[in-house]
Amino acid sequence: MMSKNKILFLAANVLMMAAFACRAETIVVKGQGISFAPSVIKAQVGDIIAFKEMTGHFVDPVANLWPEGAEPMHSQMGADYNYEVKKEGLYVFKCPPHWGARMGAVMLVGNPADLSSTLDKYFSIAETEADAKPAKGLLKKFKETLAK
Ligand SMILES: [Cu+2]
Repeated sequence: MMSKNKILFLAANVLMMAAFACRAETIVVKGQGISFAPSVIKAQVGDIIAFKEMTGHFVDPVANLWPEGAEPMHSQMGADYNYEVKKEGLYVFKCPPHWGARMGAVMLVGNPADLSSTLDKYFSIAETEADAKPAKGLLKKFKETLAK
């Protein structure tokens, strides 16, 4: 029979492994010229998106290209910013002063079951809504990345 200490030791190991598996990652996104690098992001719930080198830039969600009920991201001009991801889904964010030049990014969080219909919906919004228009190229790039 196993000793009580051995059982406690094993239990502690299992807990540690579980904590490691759930550990959130920090994903760094940098302002580079008038783009975000990377501009296609894959994240999991609990991850932190850390914006750095943001001189001349800030972030905002693109209206209607954001999961329902997900907290909006918003940073101050030029400042580093951390956004904690709390919800699965497909996110598109922009740098408002450079959105005309398509400074934005597409972020997939988790593995949403409705990804393909969401992507179709976002493409049609990018066709019809003026503020979403610059997202078209980013969504195309995202779709190509998925296919790989
Ligand atoms: Cu910018």
